[in-house]
Amino acid sequence: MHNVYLDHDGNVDDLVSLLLLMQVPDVKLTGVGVVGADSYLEPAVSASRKIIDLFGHDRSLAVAASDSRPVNQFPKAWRLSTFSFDAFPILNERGVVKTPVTDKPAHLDMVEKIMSADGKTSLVMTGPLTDLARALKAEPAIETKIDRLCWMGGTMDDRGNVAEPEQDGTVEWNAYWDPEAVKTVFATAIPIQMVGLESTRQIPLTPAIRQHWAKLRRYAAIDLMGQGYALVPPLEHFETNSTYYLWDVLNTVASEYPDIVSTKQVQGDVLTTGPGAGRTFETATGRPITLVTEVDQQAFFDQVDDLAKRA
Ligand code: AGV
Ligand code: CA
Repeated sequence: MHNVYLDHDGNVDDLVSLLLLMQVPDVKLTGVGVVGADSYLEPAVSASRKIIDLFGHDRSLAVAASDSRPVNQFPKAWRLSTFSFDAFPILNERGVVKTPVTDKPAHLDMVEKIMSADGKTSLVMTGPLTDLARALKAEPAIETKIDRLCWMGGTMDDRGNVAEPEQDGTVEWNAYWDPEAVKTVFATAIPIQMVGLESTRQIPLTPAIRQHWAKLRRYAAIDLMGQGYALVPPLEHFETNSTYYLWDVLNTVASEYPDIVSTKQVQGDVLTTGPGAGRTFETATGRPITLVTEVDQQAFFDQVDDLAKRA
């Protein structure tokens, strides 16, 4: 068993990440922080608590709400899906929510859970790095107690997914939401594995994978995944700004099952100002990063099925 702390930002693949991470036999999930970045905070916290109630195995798990604020806010149209997710009947059949909310904001909960853990903690982050950057400022001693950070964010190929004014197209959204936070985290010695857009582009949501999940909806967790991914558009004719990929799920599954991906060692940095603010890039003077480059698609989707069937 090893300690894992998840910090997510409430979109569909974030919530699916939580669902799946709890099914990994080797993982002791010590905490869950939720930031209302690519979501709204209330339904994101609420949906997380209900998913833990239904599919969690550890009665002591609590959810921490983040009070982190954006530098660049996510589009409202994307953030709204969390309200629908939280309202799914499958999550509300019981009518009561048991998993508690911590009294501390997420970054301080992160500090507490890391400092009080037996041994080191692995961090899995599927949204902006703000909570970690703030946690490091509140308690620098967490740095040496973090085993490594697996982050979905950034890209090293200059093909971003932020299409906004005053922005140059090279930037990924989680990095764009708070570029300074990326800078702060990159300045530490914490080992980082990064799932950026170069790898997630290999695993779009497709009508075929939806159909696959539809056939398996007798498994409650696969039914919930299918419902979740029904809220967002698949790759049908060509890629648009709204096309959905399994970004965070890849990050989460790859953090525990390294065989499904290939990686390479790079050195990276991030821009914090100008039209490329949030751009992650390779440079000889950058910090070491284990960059995920390739996904074994079959192995990945099989692993997702396996975990969901275990729920
Ligand atoms: O940039 C990917 C990140 C992931 O953490 N998020 C979605 C994932 O949770 C932002 C995002 C980019 N494009 C999106 C996003 C879209 N079309 N819909 C919702 N969120
Ligand atoms: Ca996310």
